[in-house]
Amino acid sequence: MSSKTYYVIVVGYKGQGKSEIVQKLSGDNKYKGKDDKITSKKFGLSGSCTVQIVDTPGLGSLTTSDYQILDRISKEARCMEQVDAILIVFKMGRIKCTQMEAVNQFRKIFGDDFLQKSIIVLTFADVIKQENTSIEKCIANSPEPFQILFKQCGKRIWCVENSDWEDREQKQDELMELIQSVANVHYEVPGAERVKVKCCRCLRRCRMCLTEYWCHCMMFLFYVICCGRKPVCIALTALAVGVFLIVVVHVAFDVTNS
Ligand SMILES: Nc1nc2c(ncn2[C@@H]2O[C@H](COP(=O)(O)OP(=O)(O)OP(=O)(O)O)[C@@H](O)[C@H]2O)c(=O)[nH]1
Ligand SMILES: [Mg+2]
Repeated sequence: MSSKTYYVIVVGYKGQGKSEIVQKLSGDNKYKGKDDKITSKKFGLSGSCTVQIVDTPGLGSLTTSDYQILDRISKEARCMEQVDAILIVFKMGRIKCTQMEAVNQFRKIFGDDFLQKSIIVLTFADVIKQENTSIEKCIANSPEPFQILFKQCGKRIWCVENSDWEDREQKQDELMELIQSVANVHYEVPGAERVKVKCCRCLRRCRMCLTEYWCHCMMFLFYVICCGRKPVCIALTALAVGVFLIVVVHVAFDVTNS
């Protein structure tokens, strides 16, 4: 089996079980998603495969607007190494038409072709047992827009009961199979190329001639800023601004003295 790392992003409405999925899959029962913040976790999944999962805050938050949340997700997605799969999470039996609106919002971030990379995840799967029903019946009873989405996602669906850890390995295998089925589909997050090219170019040039070409430092600075509001980005931005100001003052001092 390959030792490839798969990059996965989890999106959906608030309280649908996105963070619990990461907790169950990783086996880290201390893992908790952060309110309205993006978190990321890397762990082995199914054999020798590794998964880097980006857990995003849900839409419909009372404290942060959907606009801000979508902006954060967009920045994070553009800075990701690559996106192998997108998990769109819904609570089983609680799918509403308003949630389909979220899919349209995600389309704006991930582009028109993002559903070919997407896997629908239904959490709270114990409902099936409790109501003595089946996944097929659940889908058939769901709103029509969801049924259309299901087809547009190539009928890729993963049902999980996050509170039950006994089937963890089986669920890991099931998800890995679905991720691998979309991993090779050609896809690029809109705007990602621009960010990556900028990053590679400026990192390469910064390494070669950091002191000689200030403009390249500025490119690096822009990359750091556009990467998001992670503490590491803020620290690097502050450092870059500090270095830049010191150099400017130094040069200005030299010029005045000469
Ligand atoms: N019984 C059951 N509870 C679940 C399941 N998934 C999540 N929960 C519970 O639902 C609540 C919300 O789960 P989270 O994983 O925090 O939801 P989220 O989608 O990450 O929410 P935000 O981060 O706020 O967007 C928690 O109390 C979980 O314990 C599930 O499959 N079954
Ligand atoms: Mg969460």
